[in-house]
Amino acid sequence: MNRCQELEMQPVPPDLMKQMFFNMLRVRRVEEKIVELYPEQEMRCPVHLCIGQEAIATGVCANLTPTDAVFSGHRAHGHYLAMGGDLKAFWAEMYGKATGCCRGKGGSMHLIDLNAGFIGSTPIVASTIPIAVGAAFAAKMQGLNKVVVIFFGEGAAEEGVFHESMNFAVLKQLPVIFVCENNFYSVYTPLAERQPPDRQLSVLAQGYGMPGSLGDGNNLQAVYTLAHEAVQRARQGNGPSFLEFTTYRWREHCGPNYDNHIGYRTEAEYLEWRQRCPVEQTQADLMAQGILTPAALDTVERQIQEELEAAIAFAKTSPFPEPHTLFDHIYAERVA
Ligand SMILES: Cc1ncc(C[n+]2csc(CCOP(=O)(O)OP(=O)(O)O)c2C)c(N)n1
Repeated sequence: MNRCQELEMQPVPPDLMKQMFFNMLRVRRVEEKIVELYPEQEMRCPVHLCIGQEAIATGVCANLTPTDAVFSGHRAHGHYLAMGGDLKAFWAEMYGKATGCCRGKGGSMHLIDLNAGFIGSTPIVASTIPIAVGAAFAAKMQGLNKVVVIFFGEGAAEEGVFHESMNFAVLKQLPVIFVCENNFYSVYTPLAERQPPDRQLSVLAQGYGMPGSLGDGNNLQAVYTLAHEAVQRARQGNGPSFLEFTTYRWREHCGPNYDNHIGYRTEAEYLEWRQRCPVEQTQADLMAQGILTPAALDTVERQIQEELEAAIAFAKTSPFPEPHTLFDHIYAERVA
C-alpha cells in the first residue's frame, strides 16, 4: 500500500524539527481530548479526526506564515492548529458557543482564523479547492507575495472541480500548492474501487503540467522537505505544485471511535499503520539524535495539558449564540 518514492532527505535544522514535533504532539493531544470528551454529548457537531495523519499538517504549515493562506475540508483540525489557529476559539466552536471561531454556528468542519492565515474549511468535498485557486489568482493579480495551500483527501481528486482547478492553476501559473492526504479510503470505500491501480495522482498532476511528488506522509522530515521545495517554487513565481502524501486515519471516518470491526478494512492493516505512528516515530528519532530530552518532552506535555484545560474551560463557560443572530454573518458585509 505504500507507494512512496525514495526521497533524498535534506537536513532540517534540529530546533525546527523539535518545534515541528511539539506542534504535531499538540495536534495529537487536542484530538485525543476530543475522543475523551465527545461522549459527554456537549460537542454536538460531527468530528473527523486526523489522528495518525498529523505529520502532513505540521510539516507543510511549518513552511508558511500567517500572511499565507490555507484552506481545508472536513478533516481540518490539524491544519487549523498547525497554522496557529486560536485554541480557545477552536474549542468554543466545537461546543457551539458564541466565542467560537465561527461564532458557534459552524462546528468542527467550519473553522476559520484569519489572523493565522487559516481562511477556512467546509465539508463539501473538493469545494474549497477552486476557492483556494481563486485566492491564489487574487494574490497574484494584487502582487502579494502569498502562497496558498489547499489540503484535501484523495477522494476529493475524484470531483470534476479538482481537475478544472489544476488546469487553471497551471494556465495562470498561480502560487498554489495542492496537498493531497492519501489515506486510501473515502468513508468506507477503498481506493482500489475508486481509482485505477496504475494511475498515481502525483503523475496525473504532472500530466496537467505541474511538478507532482509522492511522499511518506507519516515522516515529518519528508513532508517538511517536499513542502519546502513547493513553497519556494510558489514564492519565486514559478507556479503551482502537487504533493501527494500517503497516510492513514486511525479512527472511524466520522466520530471518535474505532470502526475496524465493521469490515471495510482489516485490523491487521490498521496495526501495520499504527506501527508507523508519526508522533512516536519522530519522538524516537529526535531522542536517538539527542535533539529531544525526556525532561523537555515532559515540560511540553504539561504545557499542552494546561493550555487545553484553559481552552476547554473557556469553551464550556462561554454563552451559546443568541437566537436573533442566527442569520447574521451568512454573507460578508460590504466594506465601503
Ligand atoms: C460533494 C460531496 N460528496 C460527498 C460527500 C460525503 N463525504 C464526506 S467526507 C467523504 C469522503 C472524502 O474522502 P477523502 O476526500 O479521501 O477524505 P478523507 O475523509 O479520507 O480524509 C465523503 C464522500 C460530501 N461531503 N461532499
